[in-house]
Amino acid sequence: MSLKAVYQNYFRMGVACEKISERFTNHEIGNPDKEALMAKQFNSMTFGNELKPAYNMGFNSPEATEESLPFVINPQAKGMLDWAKANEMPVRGHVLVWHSQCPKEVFCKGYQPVTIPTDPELLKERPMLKYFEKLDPVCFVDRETMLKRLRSYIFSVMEYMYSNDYARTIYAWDVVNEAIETADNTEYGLRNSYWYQVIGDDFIYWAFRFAKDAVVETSKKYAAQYGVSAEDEAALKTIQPVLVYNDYNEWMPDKKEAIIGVLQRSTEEHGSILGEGLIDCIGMQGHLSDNNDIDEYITALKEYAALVDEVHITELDVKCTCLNKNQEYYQAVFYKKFFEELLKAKREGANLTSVTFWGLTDDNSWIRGANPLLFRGDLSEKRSFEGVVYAVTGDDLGEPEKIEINLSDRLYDFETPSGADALKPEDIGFKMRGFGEIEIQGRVVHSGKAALANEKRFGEWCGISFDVSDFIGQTITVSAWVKSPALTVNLGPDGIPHIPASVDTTSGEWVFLEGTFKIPNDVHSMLMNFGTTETEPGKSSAIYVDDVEVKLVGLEESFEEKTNIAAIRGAGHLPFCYVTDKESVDGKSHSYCVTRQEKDATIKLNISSYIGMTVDVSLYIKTKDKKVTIGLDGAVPQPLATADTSSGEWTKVTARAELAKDLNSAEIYVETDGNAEFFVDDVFVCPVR
Ligand SMILES: [Ca+2]
Ligand SMILES: [Ca+2]
Repeated sequence: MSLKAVYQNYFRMGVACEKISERFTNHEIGNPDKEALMAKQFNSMTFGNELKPAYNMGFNSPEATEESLPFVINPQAKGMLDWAKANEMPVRGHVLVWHSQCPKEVFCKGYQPVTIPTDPELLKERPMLKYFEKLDPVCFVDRETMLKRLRSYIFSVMEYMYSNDYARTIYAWDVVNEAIETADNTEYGLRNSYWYQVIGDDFIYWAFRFAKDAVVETSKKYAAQYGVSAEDEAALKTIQPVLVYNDYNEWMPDKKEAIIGVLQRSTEEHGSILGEGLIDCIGMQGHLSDNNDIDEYITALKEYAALVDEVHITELDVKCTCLNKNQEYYQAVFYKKFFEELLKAKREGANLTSVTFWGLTDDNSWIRGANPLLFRGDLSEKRSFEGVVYAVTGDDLGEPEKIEINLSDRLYDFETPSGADALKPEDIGFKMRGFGEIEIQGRVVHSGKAALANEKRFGEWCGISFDVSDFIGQTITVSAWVKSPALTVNLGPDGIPHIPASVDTTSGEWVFLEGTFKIPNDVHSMLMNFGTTETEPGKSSAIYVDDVEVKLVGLEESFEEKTNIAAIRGAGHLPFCYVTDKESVDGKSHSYCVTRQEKDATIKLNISSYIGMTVDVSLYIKTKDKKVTIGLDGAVPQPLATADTSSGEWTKVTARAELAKDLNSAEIYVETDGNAEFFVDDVFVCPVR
């Protein structure tokens, strides 16, 4: 099965790759097996690094002058272009203008950078900071000189490509990459990059102006070499790359608005990028997670498609958020759904012409641990590959594997049981978040002989993670003893908006940290993270953790999330059930509404995670009927409690249920004595201890 064959009627399927070098032997070009896989599966390639400014801006070449910055192709890029040409593999050129991986020198008078020095004490602690030193604006060239350098670089790129017979190989150029960053608080939402600081807020316009001029001029100049008439606009198009603005988080409403604003913006000096026809395509990078909102992504894609001739997805990868054995399954489900939606958008008129995966194999991805791609390191196909193919063929990915969950309380004291091998963090579900080191050690302990240490962290967000996936959909209390020279140690669930639990650690002693968290029910897995708030920027203190406890509080269902525990129950005319914002008991916004024609048409609430336990159940109901009964559903339903609802106000019903160990599922049903509409909210289930 080949992706490019399956998708041949829709869009190009592309892959990012790099050339093998002495340092990086795991790359693609130069490895015959990987080259063969690429040639079989894809009909577009992007060079992961080799065409970036860092490797090709010839500021130190003999041809460079104060006003002229030549393109000096690096041998790796040249090798890849030759491979692409020989294998008839179309290339997306990446990238002409980017704030990152761009030599600092090119912004400086005489190409001589002057940086603002880092505090020498801090540098001793973290020598890497030397590489992040900012330029001192005293060394910047003026706007006019920088514009001349930019123009000469872009013209030099095109001159090289056309004169060396690559014009039919490169079909697109990312002209400007990642120029929008609303968090930088500049006017128009532009990233506060050196490009912005030196040229000003219209550097994107000028990059596109120069790129368009360079493509038009150079394609005419070399038209004959490609057997094309310089007078024939349509024929010229076949040797002209499409010009692209490329960015990430491009589907998020704030960023989308800023991108569109910049493309539409004209000044006294010139028209807009869109108005002057300087841009052909918007590149949506597509660095996603398998729980992202696909609808929001497609909405953005359609909006971009309405502005320009084409849309590309340029850097697609999908991080796994699931930690258990269903990891590949849920990723495949996302990929399938995502491509189904892309195909639907295409049928509805959005001119998506190219989709590129940001890497070939998981082991060489820029986000290695998240396994975001379609192939494993041994080049075998993952379920995600099936997902992408099945989006076209309509095949089914089947069901996830059943996962046993354990809701019992747990204590991690980090002690190695006597006679056992030394305990490692990963043995008990603990791991590093971000960069740093974690180990179980005996130097700094709260109890017993061992505790967890997290040292050499790389930032406040780096820290300790541990798995609480058993508690998806549940509310839990998590506590720990912590010690750190930081201002505070913080604790909270991963990736969801929340206020973390926090404790002041400035005493330097062991202190107790505790928080209660609702783990959402629409995730595949969940980590809890420890991090810090530091006394000054750039510091990353060690964290010591001992006696971590996780206790189940119960299941809270307030119908505020995307999925919930309610399902339809009954025979005959089924009820019409939906989450509504008409009513809510808890001052939030939603409850669950049931409208029906018959008394028997009603709902049940899934509490199967409590099988084998005795639980107290409570819920609120609002109805014009007189009485409500809740009970345990089954072949023979067991009523548990009845309450009077005649007030027409929210009424609380409570009951105790024993859920036998051998049940396959456990559901609480809700009935009333009539067939009036009713609302349910704030269901709470907790085990009887
Ligand atoms: Ca201990
Ligand atoms: Ca609610």
